[in-house]
Amino acid sequence: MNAHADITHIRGVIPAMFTTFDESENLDLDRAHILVEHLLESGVDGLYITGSTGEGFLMDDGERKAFAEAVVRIVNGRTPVIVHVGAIGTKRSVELARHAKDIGADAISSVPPFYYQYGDDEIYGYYRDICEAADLPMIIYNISLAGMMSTSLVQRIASIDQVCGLKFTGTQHHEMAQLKQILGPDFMIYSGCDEMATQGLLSGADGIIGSFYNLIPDTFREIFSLCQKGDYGKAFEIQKIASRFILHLVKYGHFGVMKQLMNETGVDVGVVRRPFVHPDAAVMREIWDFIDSLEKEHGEIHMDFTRQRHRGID
Ligand code: MN9
Repeated sequence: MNAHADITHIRGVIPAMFTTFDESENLDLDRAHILVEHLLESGVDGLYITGSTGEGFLMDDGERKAFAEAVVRIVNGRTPVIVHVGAIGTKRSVELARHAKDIGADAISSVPPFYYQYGDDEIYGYYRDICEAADLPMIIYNISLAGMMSTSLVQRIASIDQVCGLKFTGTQHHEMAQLKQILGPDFMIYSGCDEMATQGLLSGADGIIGSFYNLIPDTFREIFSLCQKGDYGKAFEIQKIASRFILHLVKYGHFGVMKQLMNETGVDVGVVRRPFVHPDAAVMREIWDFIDSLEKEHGEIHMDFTRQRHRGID
């Protein structure tokens, strides 16, 4: 590639999509179909698959490829699909990236190599090698679980032709704002902390990628559109309620809780893979009580799935 890759059309609300597993924890592509159609109907602006929320690190590479292939096929061009290809070492990531290219994914993304302590040259080399092997737009992914990359390292990696975006799951919003300023309007920044989506958008993010957009995409579509109009105050009013909900759920290991809530409100996404767990009945009762009290406090709250409940789906 001679010029920088361009993903300026990928913005908005992008679920870090769940991977769907059946009761025996095997990949379930029928359920993938259900979830993709549900999210597309909700009007999301793209899908980010096999990342942390997608339990990508709990899947083998064959499963990751099969899931990516299925999602790209089901989506069939209706929305951009970003495939997370991060793995513990370059060789595996390169193979996943080449596969993403072969199946027609719109972009790839990766956390930096993790577990071992790598130096900046090694992390830079990791991204360079993936980008050279698979000529697709690359969204690098800063998240403390994999070790935060410094802003100077992010800038250095951003000089690679294919690197044209950053998913930033951090709390240092001034860094997000600073990077946006330095890297320019065509370098896409996606805010990754759902409980601070509005703050991310206020700090210059072009989109939001996160796990809660599987469960409550409408809430965040509303937040995103208010931010687009510059109405950050109104957006933050909704964000505060959403954040109370999110912070309540994360106490219980949120992937299991979120999948359970979706299953209980009519979108059958199956189970989480162990060692993640599903909440037991007592925890779910407590969570539904919490949701009821939020609703009582706020009247019509912006929780899509409770609206489904009101429509009597459960
Ligand atoms: O970046 C997600 N992070 C992880 C994406 O999965 C570790 C977020 O969407 C969080 O799940 C969310 C709740 O803390 O912000």
